[in-house]
Amino acid sequence: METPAAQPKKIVYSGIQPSGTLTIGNYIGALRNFNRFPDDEYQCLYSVVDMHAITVRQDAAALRKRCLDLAAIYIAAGLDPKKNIIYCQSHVSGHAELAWILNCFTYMGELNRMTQFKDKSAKHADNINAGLFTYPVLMAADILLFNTSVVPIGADQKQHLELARDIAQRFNGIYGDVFTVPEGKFGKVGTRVMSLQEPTRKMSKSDPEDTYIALLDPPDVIRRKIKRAVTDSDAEIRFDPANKPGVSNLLSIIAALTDTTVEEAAAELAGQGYGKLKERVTDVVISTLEPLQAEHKRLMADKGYVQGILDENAEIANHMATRMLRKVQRKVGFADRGRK
Ligand code: AQP
Repeated sequence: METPAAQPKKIVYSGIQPSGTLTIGNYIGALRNFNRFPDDEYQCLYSVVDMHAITVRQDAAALRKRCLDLAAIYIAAGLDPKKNIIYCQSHVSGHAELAWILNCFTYMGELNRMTQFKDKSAKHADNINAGLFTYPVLMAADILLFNTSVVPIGADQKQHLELARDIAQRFNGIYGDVFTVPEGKFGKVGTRVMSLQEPTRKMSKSDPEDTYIALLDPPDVIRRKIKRAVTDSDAEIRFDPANKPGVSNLLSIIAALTDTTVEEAAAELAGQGYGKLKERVTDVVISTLEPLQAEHKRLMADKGYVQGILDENAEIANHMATRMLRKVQRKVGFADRGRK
């Protein structure tokens, strides 16, 4: 009997910007979901998206250091570098090359509607650059470059993913089935972790220190930040984001990190004060981050090892990207390359 041909693995792609110290929001919304794909079915690529990071002005030395640091965080969070392709976006020139082509298949009106552009333009009014505007096209290129099927991301990136799907469908409509149309994969809870100080706004790594919990914050800092987190004045522990955004945010963090529901997290604390709620969040966050921090420290003591992983994986990613890029270039009619 003939053995059936092995199915090609589905591609999973995601990236995080080395634009600051990663927060518990990045962890809950994205990073912790990265290793939920069995490796017999999926090939996962996780990129340090340094090209996205420069849409906001960065200190060059700090950015370079954070790239290595983020790669170490990926590994410390449990991503096996032998099974997952962990690499730096800027090491694979196909990202930029495909982004240019996709720019020509994206409308200004679509980019004008992107809420992240509006938010970031307001935050960085002195530097509203074209890269910030076309950021979603580069993100579409990141994803489509590898024929990605699944993109694990937080809710704030939903709109960008929708655009990537629209661009893929538009391109396929003209040239045939070139791109896989990707699906987003969102966690059940904590897809949008909110700022500790302004719980109606998303927690962001480039906001002031006291608004977020950084993955590498020591326990005493975590304790202090959570103690100061904004709640409300009625002292009832209940999940109600519209009326109790601060308390609801803390309940979501507990639920996400303990794999329970917000209702279960609230029930466990029923009748207790906000002091107890904050103690519970603190314990859960510290016990989640302690092993990650220890592993990160161990990895950063051997930067050569982390750099080696980035170098090796850039080669693999380049190989995969070039295959796709050549196909797209041919479809749009770029000149043939002489074969030697
Ligand atoms: N607060 C959040 N809650 C849930 N998920 C979040 N993500 C970011 N913030 C939250 C998810 O983390 C992944 C990586 O995000 P990114 O670094 O590429 O960009 P971002 O969404 O703009 O994240 P930040 O922390 O807000 O960065 P800055 O401050 O540089 O803009 C994404 O999957 C995102 O959804």
